[in-house]
Amino acid sequence: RSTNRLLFDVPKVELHVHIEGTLTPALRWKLAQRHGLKIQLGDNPREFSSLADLEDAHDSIPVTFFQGYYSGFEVLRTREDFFELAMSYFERAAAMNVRYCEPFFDAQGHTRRGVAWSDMMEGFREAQQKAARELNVCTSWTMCFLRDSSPESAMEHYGAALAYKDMIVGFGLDSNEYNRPPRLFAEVFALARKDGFRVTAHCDVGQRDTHDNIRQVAAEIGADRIDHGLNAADRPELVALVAQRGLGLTLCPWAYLRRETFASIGERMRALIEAGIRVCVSCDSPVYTDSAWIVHNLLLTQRMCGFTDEEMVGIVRGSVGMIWAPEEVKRRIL
Ligand code: ES4
Ligand code: ZN
Repeated sequence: RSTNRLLFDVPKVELHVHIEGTLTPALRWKLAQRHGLKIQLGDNPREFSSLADLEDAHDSIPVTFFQGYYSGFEVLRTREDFFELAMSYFERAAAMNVRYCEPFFDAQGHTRRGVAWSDMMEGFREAQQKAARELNVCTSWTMCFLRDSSPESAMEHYGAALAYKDMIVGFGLDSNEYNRPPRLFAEVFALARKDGFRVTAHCDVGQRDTHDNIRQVAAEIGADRIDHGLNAADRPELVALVAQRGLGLTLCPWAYLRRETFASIGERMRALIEAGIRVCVSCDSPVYTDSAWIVHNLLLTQRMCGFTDEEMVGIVRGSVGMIWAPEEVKRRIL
């Protein structure tokens, strides 16, 4: 049995996937047609004559990561759109033997365009229920606050999200990290923790302040996990802090190839895992990272770190210990 098959077949959990980052050009095309919208990939909206035309442009027009990622939001308008977005990810997840996931969604990126909370959340809920029933893929949602928006906006959105608290297991922090330390959001995270939610935050690779951000997330915010956090491996005191607090890291190595070398990613992943830190290898925003989904990221991890098949299965099973679902869900997964 080839390794490819093994990592495909092993039951998996995926804890770092932005649902908006799974919007394929094909679905984007379909939703744009549905609403009579032009598609904007680069600086200007443009007519595309066909899906093939859009797919060519998607792969060739140079845009920054966030420009690409947020430009896709425009076609997401109705309950049906949010349902189809989530459902297409769940179908792909099922095909890759992902049994449980905690997808991120960026509520602020939708409400600021005038989308109603109920359309977004009821679309997600319908997909969540159908995936559990028909695909054996269980889900708990994680709502991310946009760190390049204000703490006041985060607090308002936290309040509104409580109407859907049965669907939401935790809160995260994403978007552009530049000059936006996690402690700006300490108040909303403290409230979320007091209300019984789990907490995580992005500390992306190669950011200017990433080491201090990792320290803040672990020691000040009191998070349960860190998203990325690969740069903890650069500092013994951060490795010790993350290990001692029992924080798992969600790692998406394909995305790091934008900024880091193959060798430096592999060495750091290996160092963290060998220090006893749990990791969950995930895909982040696969449509904007060369269409690398979870299996691609696992294969890359094995190649970068030189892990055996048994070691890879151990890592995948270890990531089940990082999930935020109740014990009975955990037992059902593997
Ligand atoms: C993201 Cl990789 C990454 N970092 C921060 N925010 C994001 N939103 C979607 N993907
Ligand atoms: Zn992310």
